[in-house]
Amino acid sequence: MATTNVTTKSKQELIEKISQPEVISGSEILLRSLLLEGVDCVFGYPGGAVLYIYDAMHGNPDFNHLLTRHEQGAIHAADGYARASGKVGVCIATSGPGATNLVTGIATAYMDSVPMVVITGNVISSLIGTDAFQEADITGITMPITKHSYLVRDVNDLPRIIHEAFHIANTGRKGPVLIDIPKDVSAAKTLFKPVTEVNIRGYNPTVNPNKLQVDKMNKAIKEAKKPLILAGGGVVYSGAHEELLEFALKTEIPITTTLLGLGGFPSGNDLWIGMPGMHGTYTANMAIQNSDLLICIGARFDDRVTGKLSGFAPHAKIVHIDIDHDEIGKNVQTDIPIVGDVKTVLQVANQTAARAEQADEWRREISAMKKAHPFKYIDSDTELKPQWVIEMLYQTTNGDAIVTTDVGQHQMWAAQYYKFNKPRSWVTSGGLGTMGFGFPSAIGAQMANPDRLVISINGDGGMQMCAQELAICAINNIPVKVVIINNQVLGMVRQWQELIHENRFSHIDLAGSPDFVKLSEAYGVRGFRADNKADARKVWEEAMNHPGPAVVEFVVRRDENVYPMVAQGSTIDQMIMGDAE
Ligand SMILES: Cc1ncc(C[n+]2csc(CCOP(=O)(O)OP(=O)(O)O)c2C)c(N)n1
Ligand SMILES: [Mg+2]
Repeated sequence: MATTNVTTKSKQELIEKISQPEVISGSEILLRSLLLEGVDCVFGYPGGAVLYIYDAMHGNPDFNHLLTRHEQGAIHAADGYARASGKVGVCIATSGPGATNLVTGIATAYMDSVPMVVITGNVISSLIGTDAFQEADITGITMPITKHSYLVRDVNDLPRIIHEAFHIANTGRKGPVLIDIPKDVSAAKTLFKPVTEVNIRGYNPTVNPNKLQVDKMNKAIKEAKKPLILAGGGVVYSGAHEELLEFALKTEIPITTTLLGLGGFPSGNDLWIGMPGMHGTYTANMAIQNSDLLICIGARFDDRVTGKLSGFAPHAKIVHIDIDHDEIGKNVQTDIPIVGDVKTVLQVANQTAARAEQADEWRREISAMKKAHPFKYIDSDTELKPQWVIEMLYQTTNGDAIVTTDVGQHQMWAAQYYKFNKPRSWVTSGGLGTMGFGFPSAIGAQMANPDRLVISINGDGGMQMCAQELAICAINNIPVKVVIINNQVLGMVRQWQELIHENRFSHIDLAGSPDFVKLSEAYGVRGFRADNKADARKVWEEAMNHPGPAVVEFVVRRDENVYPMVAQGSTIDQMIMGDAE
């Protein structure tokens, strides 16, 4: 695999070498600064405005750049790298179309609070604003979907800007930061001295909570008869999984984790009741609707979680812990707001948190519900069922893989039937719901975790949105196992058309899809296919034993639906349960 195999000692030597003051170009400054930020892998695509930057990479053995086949592949790979590692993901693209090809990926990262530094070239400074060849106002275009952005005017600002960008991306509520570098700035030379301090006026995220608010929460827990924890992606991003487990064990409060929170709490623990929301568990949704104290930790009350807002958690006092004060009260009125870093807040809370002593009946009720209403599907001996495939993937990997998904039914089945026990093992586009994300994000996740098994679960539709990145798996021997749940249809849209639009199926048929096995092999990647259980087990084992990348297509039943389902506009206790229930 294309990793830089450097020892700690040689890394140290490199850092010392590139930290020496020296007159170098903006491009060289960029590469050195990225290395000094600890970046070990960058995804990108060259072009006219970044020629100097790519020239600086030429013959540079210290800088690890992967050439994707589309800028969207690069940015989703950088995103997957960040989500699966906690480090800042970095990608590079040229001006104009290169930069605009990143837009979907920037929005994807922004919606899910993923730390990224996105570098674009731009036309030379004197041409900016003249509709020059391949000019696009990328800082303007991405203003609402970046945490911050820079248009670099002077090469002397570059070291500071890069250091600030990394700081902003990976502190507070994390998110993508754009650095747009005009071509003349990347060519200009100056004396480079590394910047190691940041001082950004007005940027000072609140990390430590107000202790009085934490005390209020702990008091409310003592009084609650039906307390519930709703934990989200913030738990994973702040590395608070251990603190969350301690908090849950101390208080013995049942816990539901959102789509992005999966892995933030061990699914094997008795207190865990699954994911809430549109395709969540019966137990999680009913528990929210009946709870008298809902402690929301690092989640943002997305509409896919809340359903009809006016009927959401009608009996609950709401505690909301979030690092972003703008989230408090945005969707749901909060009784006890706690602004701070989730990890720090829970550390403080754990000092005095005690067992919710009035909640025993509630615990029994929840436990009975959990037993009575697991996810269910009607299995078949003649057709391959997608839920069965995910269960098989889970069992054969002992739940130990990093799983990335695309968007659609397969994503929901993966969330329902693959069980996670570790954070940063689950990579999915929750907020934006970006088709095309699943496969390239797995490439990034694998680059960040060369020794772990990375499985990318895709639909037959979404796989065709970034399939070109099979090339970089083949050429760099990146051993991602790509699963395609082929139901021959835009399944999630089909499901809505069936259930909400009275079977008026409109433009969902994917007839004309390529032969995925042949497509893989055309790129030099091993391809497998199965349409029954015996073959499915056999080819999956073969794919797992194959040391390089592999694509496994599971041909499944076309008309399968994801259940439970809460139709848009309903409260979350109004679940369509499906025939299996
Ligand atoms: C870029 C993009 N375009 C459109 C959609 C709307 N959409 C959501 S799910 C879906 C169907 C996905 O089909 P497929 O990839 O085959 O997955 P399946 O639902 O069949 O598992 C569509 C079109 C989207 N989420 N993202
Ligand atoms: Mg499909």
